Amino acid sequence: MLQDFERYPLTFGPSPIEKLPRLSQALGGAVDIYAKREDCNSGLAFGGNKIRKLEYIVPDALASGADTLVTIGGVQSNHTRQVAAVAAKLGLKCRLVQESWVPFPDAVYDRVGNILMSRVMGAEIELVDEGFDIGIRESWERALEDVKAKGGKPYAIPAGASVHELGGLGFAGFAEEVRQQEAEMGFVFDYIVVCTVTGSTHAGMLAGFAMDGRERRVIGIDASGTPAQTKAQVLEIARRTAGQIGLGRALGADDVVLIEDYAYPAYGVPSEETNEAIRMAARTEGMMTDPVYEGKSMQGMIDLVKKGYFPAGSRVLYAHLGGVPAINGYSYLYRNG
Ligand code: 5PA
Repeated sequence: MLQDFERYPLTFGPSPIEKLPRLSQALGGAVDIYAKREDCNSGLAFGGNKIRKLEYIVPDALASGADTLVTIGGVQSNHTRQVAAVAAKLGLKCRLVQESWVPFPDAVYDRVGNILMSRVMGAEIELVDEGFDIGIRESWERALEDVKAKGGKPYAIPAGASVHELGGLGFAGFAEEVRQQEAEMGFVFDYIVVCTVTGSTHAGMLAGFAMDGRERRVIGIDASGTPAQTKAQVLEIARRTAGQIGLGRALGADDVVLIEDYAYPAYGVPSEETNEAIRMAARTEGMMTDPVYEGKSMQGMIDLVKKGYFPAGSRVLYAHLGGVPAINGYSYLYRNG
């Protein structure tokens, strides 16, 4: 049971669900689109999906007696920024490994947005010249060893907090929270759209929504560009999380719905269609999304609505997972909007 796991509150409480009528209308009006605003779930350095995951990881970190949180991501990682914020809030040190996951052309890419905030929050940052990979990285293992060698006590948080033993619980909780909000609103969502990369957001939702038989209604939009690895990681985490929350039945590969069509041209690089989707959400609803993650899931959702993937009358919940600070690293691309 999820209730058996300790949770350290870092969010404001349940994140709001907002109706997006102008976006729904712009797409023909046959489908009602809503957003669950994980992008404004916390006051910790703009919040986002990692804050919800970290609520279940922090009790273990504190119990371990660690003095330094150690994690990894790309240069404009949202995850590392959120870990830096949580470390500051808890009075811990933070060590971040930031790899060159995105071939970035913008002159200010490594100075603005997420990495700027992590620096201001006091994290020790090491830039490493390695490409994108959601797996366990040598650079991160070396950082853990280095903290120890200098007399510190590290606490290891893998990329996106995903393959951490407790990494799926936060988004199993998201499903619980949606069920309570559905009861208050008097209807249930037919589909939940989520951006998927390191996998524990999608996986936690899968396990959580499987509790009322909706696992295949969670539509993952791949933004990794390495969908086979991402899909395998989602399944592994979903199975572990399902066991932890007492689902009582096995999840299979067919339960992981991961649409691979929108990650092009590469992780962290938006296509023209991604940019159009970002502009559409911004211009119809004033809702900002980013070129790495949410812009791609927005693009996917828009395209699926246009293609008639969701039957008329469906209520679709777009999980807005945060990530907007990274858009500052793409200043040239959006110089004209
Ligand atoms: C991220 C991840 P998962 O990694 O849990 O699949 O979540 C994907 C995702 N949306 C979706 C936003 C805004 C995200 O930041 N970000 C990572 C990061 O380093 O920031 C883990 C990759």
